[in-house]
Amino acid sequence: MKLSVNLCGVKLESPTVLASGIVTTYPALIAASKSGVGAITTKSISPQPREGNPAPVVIRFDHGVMNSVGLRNSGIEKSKAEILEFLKKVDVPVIASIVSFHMKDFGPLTAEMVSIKPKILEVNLSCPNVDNEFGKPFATDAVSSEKAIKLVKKHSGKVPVFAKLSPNVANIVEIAKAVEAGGADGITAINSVGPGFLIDIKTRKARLGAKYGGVTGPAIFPVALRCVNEIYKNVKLPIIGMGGVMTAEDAIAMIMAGATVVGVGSALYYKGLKVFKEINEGLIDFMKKEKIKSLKEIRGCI
Ligand code: RRO
Repeated sequence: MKLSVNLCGVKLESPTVLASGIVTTYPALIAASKSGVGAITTKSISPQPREGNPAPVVIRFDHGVMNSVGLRNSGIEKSKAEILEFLKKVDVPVIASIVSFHMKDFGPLTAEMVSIKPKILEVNLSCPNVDNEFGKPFATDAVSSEKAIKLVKKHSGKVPVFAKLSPNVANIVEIAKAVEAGGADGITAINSVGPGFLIDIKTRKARLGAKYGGVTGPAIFPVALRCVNEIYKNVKLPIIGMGGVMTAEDAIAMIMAGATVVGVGSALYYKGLKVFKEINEGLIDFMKKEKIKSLKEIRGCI
């Protein structure tokens, strides 16, 4: 019986991935790497530094979490040096996330990021909290998505490229096929749902500093599961399936829907880093009970 998974030639000891943007400092990411997680993803890095949105940028509600971080990050120049140092200190594979608002920046940004040799590159085409040059995330348009991935692939060398997709589209299969045609090696699905809106009725003000924000956590799990399943049934690429995964049962369902590995993000706000050990143990228990030797036996079974 084994939990390890091969993701585009990269060995993960556990089929779990820390989603982008949840743990944002490099010392905290190093601590996260020791939690039993299979791989960790950096915060999305943009060509230029960004201040992000006014506080509060992350809030909890009854059924999930909302964020309007607004892509706060130090930009590729400063981040490169930080990530390079960080890569020396982590034992699990690192997925470097990049984001751009202009098509022309994807090539140079990719070249900068792959020069420090992350194991996988994730291209965030789907941030719900900031607009690109066309006024909407690239992942809401098939032509832009394919073009962006083609540009990334020209500069990514041997580093596998995952495209992170948005659930906020009429047809996610169309976008998944577009990034496949653009040469993506894998797909990460899904980014936040929305944007959404919550009001503090006592103050009559928005609960998030930026008013609207992406919805994550348990509320979006069924949406994520459906998106992953639709992608799995129509595209031949490995999937990092994420969106509201809280438990080992959720992770099993995500793999049954077609995910190769399972991303975990908002669950950390509820359970902290122990969630990865909990999921690994739950997977082992399930495999023992169901007499499964490898997760391959249940992947995409429905
Ligand atoms: O930083 C953010 O506001 C953010 C990003 Br880049 C993203 O991809 N998804 C999200 O929910 N928030």
